[in-house]
Amino acid sequence: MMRMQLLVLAAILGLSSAQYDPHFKNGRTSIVHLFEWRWEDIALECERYLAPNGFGGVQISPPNEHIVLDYPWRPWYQRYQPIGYNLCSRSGTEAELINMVERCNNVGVNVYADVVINHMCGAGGGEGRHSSCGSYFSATRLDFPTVPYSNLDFNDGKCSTGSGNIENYQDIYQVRDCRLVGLLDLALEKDYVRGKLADYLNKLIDIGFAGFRVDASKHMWPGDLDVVYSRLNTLNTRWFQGGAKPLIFQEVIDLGGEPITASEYFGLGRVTEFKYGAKLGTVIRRWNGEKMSYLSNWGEGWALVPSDRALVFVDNHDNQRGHGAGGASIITFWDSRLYKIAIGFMLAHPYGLTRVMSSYRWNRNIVNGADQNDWIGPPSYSDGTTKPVSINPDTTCGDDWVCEHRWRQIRNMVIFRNVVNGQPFSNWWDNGNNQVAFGRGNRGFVVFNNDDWNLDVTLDTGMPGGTYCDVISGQKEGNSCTGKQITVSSDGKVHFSISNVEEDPFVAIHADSKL
Ligand code: AAO
Repeated sequence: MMRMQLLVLAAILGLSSAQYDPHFKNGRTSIVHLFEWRWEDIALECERYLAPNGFGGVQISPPNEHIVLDYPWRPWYQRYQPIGYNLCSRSGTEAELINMVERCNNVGVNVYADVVINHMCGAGGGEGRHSSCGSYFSATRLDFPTVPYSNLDFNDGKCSTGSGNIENYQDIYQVRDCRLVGLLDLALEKDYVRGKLADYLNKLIDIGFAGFRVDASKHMWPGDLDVVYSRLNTLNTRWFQGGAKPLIFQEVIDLGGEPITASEYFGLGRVTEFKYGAKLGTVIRRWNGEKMSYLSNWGEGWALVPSDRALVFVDNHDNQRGHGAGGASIITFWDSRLYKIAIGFMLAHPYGLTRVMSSYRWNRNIVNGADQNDWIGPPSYSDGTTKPVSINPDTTCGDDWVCEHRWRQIRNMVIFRNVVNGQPFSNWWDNGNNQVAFGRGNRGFVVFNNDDWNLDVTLDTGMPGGTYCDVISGQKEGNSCTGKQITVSSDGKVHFSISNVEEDPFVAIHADSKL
């Protein structure tokens, strides 16, 4: 009886499922990863762009102090080598971080931190060096006085490989107890280490963060993570409801073929679904005989994790440059036409919690399929400090910031997803090849032509009759369309024609794009 009452109470307070809940404001539905942006630029972006365009939240690069690498020169990945949990990083100072979180929260845009808690810097990180905050450390002696961690706080004794590194992903003990690419592996079984990690995350929660991407979760035992998460505070009530728990999405790469599966982490929070971008990329590229018509049962039907456990994306900061996993099928901004189709499909489809990538351009140098310049950091001055994100008169970004989230087609599909939020997947149509269409109840409809011939068909959209603006070729402005105009007849039918040579071979309409 007592247990029953507790369950009812938990349900009323919404406690039971809160680790999965992004706590979005105002019916918003998507996260954007502003990879390597400065805190000051993110604050500005929340106010001038993300809030007005309905973005629910932003994922930031790791906010903690990190190693500073001279060779290669200031690679982006130096931020995945923590030295401690002070909050000064390549993106800015602690004061700038706090200011950013406050300003984003004030306009209803949530902030999620990328937290690196599996390890510290690489074993080769040397002796007598200083972090991005100027803290002294010794990788050689496993001494990180700013936390402090000593040689007692690492897993080395538990790892049985000769190199001390993970050598075989088929061995779950190696994956959890050995060093991931030589990174000093923290002993999360120790109460002391768990306490330090919980303190770090709680510091971020109290500042006003809404949740975490937990880096390298596959390399930590679920039981250890459970203890750390159970010690977390509820979100700051200045911006969030009392009792709200942080969103947790765990980086677990599960493409199949390894003994560690994403499902081991479902009880703790969401997981990053890497099959999503790998498979969708294969379909949109039309590799291996895949066709968009096969997407009629996209989601769990494709052996993806349950929708309410998934954080989904077309590409991420690793696999857009050949790190991590996903392989050659991953579509990125470098293939902009296919990328817009893939992101358009992702944002129209109800499956998963969606994350849009926002990148910077770098000088690629691909030799035998591998990019020799996969390490290059964000647009920077010669001293290694990151350049501000400049905004062009046409609202795109300059200085090699790609700002995919500002591409009209992508931004408008982020809005589409908000407008159709909660509506069922409906009115699917396909031509047996790569022309497909579907609706979201009576609130939105989208049509793709990824074949090598024109699309010319009359479809049932389920939408109320009227004239709508296509939000891909343009959008509604005042009482007219800047792009294509779509007429829905009183019975919900539309005649669509989309040429296969159009730059954007798809059309989307929604309730708010009606004239
Ligand atoms: C850098 C240097 C290293 C140096 C190290 C220490 O590059 O040479 O040894 O410093 O000094 C990032 C960079 C790393 C960088 C690191 C630290 O990517 O290059 O190392 O910062 O600065 C695994 C992990 C996954 C991880 C991914 C990169 O499971 O957690 O590797 N991602 C996160 C971050 C990432 C970051 C770290 C973790 C570390 O997003 O940015 O690293 O904080 C298999 C496994 C995967 C495994 C991949 C890659 O994947 O399943 O779990 O990911 O291998 O090792 C098929 C399979 C697929 C397989 C794939 C590749 O697709 O289906 O399962 O092949 O084999």
